[in-house]
Amino acid sequence: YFKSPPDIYNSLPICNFSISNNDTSIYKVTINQTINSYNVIEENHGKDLYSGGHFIPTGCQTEQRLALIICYRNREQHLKLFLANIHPFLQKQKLDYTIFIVNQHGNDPFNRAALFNVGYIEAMKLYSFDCFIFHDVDLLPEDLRNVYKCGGQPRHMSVAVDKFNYKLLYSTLFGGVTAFNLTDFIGANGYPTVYWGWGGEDDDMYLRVVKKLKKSITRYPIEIARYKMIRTHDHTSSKANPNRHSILYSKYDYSRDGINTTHYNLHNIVFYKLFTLINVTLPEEP
Ligand code: BGN
Repeated sequence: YFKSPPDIYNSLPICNFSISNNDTSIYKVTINQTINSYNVIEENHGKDLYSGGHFIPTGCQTEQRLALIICYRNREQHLKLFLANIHPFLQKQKLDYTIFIVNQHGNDPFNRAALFNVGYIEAMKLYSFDCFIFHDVDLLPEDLRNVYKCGGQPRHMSVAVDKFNYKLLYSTLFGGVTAFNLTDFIGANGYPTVYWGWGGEDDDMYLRVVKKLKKSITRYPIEIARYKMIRTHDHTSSKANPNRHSILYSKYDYSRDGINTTHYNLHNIVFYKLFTLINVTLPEEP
């Protein structure tokens, strides 16, 4: 579906992002505002986008095609702030990227991890993505050196979050923002689908990387991987999942739950200027 780069593309130099000596790498995020319409964001940051929130840098060729996958339900102000900040950030990094918002309908508890799998599956039907970044809607990167690319190991991106005083809560934390290349994501059988409500699904993903994929995670330095969490514009947060400990420690077989068991009722896919919206209902919580 998504527009391919022009024919002359292969003769162009590889896109190379770097900060010159005189420039700061600090990326100022704007969160203390209310954005009324998407049009304002489109006017400011959408002019170089292709339909569906897709961007291809001009004058150079990219090494990766990034699908940025955001799990979502009923947090419109957060989404607007996210878009207004993330589009210019990724464009400065000269990435071929597409933004997917996976929107959970229905009244079941939120299932963050299953939504990520849905985003991955639907994205792969549209373009040959080879890098996947799974992202909470309320986290905004604050340093341009935090490059949204995939490497040879899964990467935990949101190392230092302002809400936690820019400290890593625990060494195996794998929540917030993560990056996987295509083979690693498939090798882990994606995210789990059995976590309904808040908590544990990210720890499960960490275990998948270590036990199933047999790799370790990597992180950018803590002074680079900095994020602000949007805490304005109240939202109803997900209730903690009372079963999260028992699932996590049950040592179930990761081959029996994940990408291969992600079932969903796809309502539609809408290609907006700023993002591709994937509307789904997940099967009921058992
Ligand atoms: C942890 C949660 C994570 C969450 C982090 C940060 C659990 C599982 C307990 C067995 N893990 O405690 O899901 O991302 O806090 O808030 O609850």
